[in-house]
Amino acid sequence: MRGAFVTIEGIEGVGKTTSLDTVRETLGRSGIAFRITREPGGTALGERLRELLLHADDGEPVRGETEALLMFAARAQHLSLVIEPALERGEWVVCDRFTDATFAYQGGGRGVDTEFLECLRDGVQRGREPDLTLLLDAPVEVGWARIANRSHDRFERERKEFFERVRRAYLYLAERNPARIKVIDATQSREAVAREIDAVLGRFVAEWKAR
Ligand code: Z5A
Repeated sequence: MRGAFVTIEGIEGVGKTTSLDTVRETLGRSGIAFRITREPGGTALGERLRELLLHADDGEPVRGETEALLMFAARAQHLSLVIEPALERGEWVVCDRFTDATFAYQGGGRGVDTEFLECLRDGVQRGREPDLTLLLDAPVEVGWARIANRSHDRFERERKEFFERVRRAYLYLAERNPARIKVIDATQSREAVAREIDAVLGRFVAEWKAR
């Protein structure tokens, strides 16, 4: 039986990386073989593209379409070298961000045309979609406050309105895909968020095993 593909999404600082500890515990307790990966990144070339995307600082404006193409270039590599082979072997794949991030950041945030993004998605993913997406949601100020003391990458230096648009785009995606995207209230304490993720993921594991 092929493994399940789980993604974690949300604006900066909402706790995606923190929530990976809960995901590890829940899947480990269920005896599931899994690997954790991230986007952009996850392969040698993908990590080099990530470096460019997050830290390119030549003073040259970067078009939203350029960002989208680089995200999908990294994704094509990631899908064929890491994600698809692991799923085929029956492992679960947990990915810190995936294509919903492109629709939210490049689509919602930068205003890149949705049809252009759909065309890239269809060509690169060939029907592969996450089976479950955990969307950690909190107002922009909450995420910002949590990462205030960190040095900021190219995205994190954007203005508040940009992240408001990204958040709205994520919530729109959740509204359109209620069976796949589960919204987690990330304003709660770390412990409460962990409990909610454990409950949602636990239910999903039970359903997946019963299929
Ligand atoms: N990007 C894109 O534009 N298009 C795409 O298609 C893709 C990505 C795939 C890199 O992402 C960038 O790539 C990203 C979008 C773009 N833009 N940015 N910036 P990333 O995932 O590597 O980077 P990130 O979103 O900036 O991650 P982050 O800042 O590390 O946020 P996080 O992982 O959600 O948060 P965290 O590290 O788990 O937690 C932040 C702090 O809050 C930390 O001190 C925690 O201890 C604390 N925390 C966590 N949860 C709580 C709760 N519940 N209460 C209190 N404090 C908490």
